[in-house]
Amino acid sequence: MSPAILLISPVLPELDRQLAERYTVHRLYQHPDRDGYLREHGHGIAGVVTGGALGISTAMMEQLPALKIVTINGIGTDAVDLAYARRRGIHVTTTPDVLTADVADLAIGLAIATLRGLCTGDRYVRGGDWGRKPLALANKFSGKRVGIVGLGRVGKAIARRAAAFDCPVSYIDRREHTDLPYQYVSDLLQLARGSEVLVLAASADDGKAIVDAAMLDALGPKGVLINIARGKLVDEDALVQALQQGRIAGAGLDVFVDEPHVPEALWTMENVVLQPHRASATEETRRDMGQIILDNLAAYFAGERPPTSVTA
Ligand code: 8YV
Repeated sequence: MSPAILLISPVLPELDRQLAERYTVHRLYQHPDRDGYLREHGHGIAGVVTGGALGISTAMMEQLPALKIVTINGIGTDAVDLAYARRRGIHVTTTPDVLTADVADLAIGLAIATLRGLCTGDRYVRGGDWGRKPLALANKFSGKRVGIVGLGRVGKAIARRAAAFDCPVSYIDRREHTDLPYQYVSDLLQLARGSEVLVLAASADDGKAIVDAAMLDALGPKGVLINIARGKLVDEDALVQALQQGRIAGAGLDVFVDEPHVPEALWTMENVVLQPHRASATEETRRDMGQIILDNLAAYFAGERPPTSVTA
């Protein structure tokens, strides 16, 4: 019998097909009574495929006594208890590198879309307002002071792109990168104060919101917040208030606290650009991410170390 794999959420048809060729695939999302399904099939499940934001709860891992590998279709590990996985000897794998460019592209795209009012302009044309109503001028992106929270692979790719737009780049990270031509700042508030565009590219592993009312006030009424990392890095109520009160200029958001729920107050704000957590959602990248999942599972079941395991 081929090893049993649990898909917590749907994957691309091509990946689903390839998984089904090699493994006995259980699609949990097709079963409304998840606990009942896991009581019946959980004991045999050796591998899990899940998304970055979704992860897998510790309670669910406890329902899977034979679990050996959790493959995350993404780079965020914040929705998996890694310490628990390590204790049980469960591999947790991610899909690094292949999504870096897409995520960085979307960060810059959101910054430009927000400052230049791309969605507003699009609505203006489609609504038949061109030639009938005035449209306010937008704001420039090139040359803006960009602050990046988290200078990992994605943060660095954003920095490179921002620099190509003549933006002076500052960052905060766990450490200073003396080999890079960007300004290191050791204090979050100071970074926000010095930035016109503040980009969140940090992991959310410790679950804390780092952008609160004080950070938003430090960013200030001409500042724009871009988040392509995790919604929980931001106090969403404080963000909505700051936008409503004009205490920051705008926001470009790909991620939210309680996806797919997006605070309704944001829906009508012209200075906000919203995306449905799509930073890595291109055909090319999702195909490459799928291949990494297949490679990790194949390695594990061949008795080798899964190449992108973060737990061993
Ligand atoms: C994915 C992500 O959209 O990399 C991550 O951590 O959140 C995204 O790339 C997500 O994992 C959905 O599968």
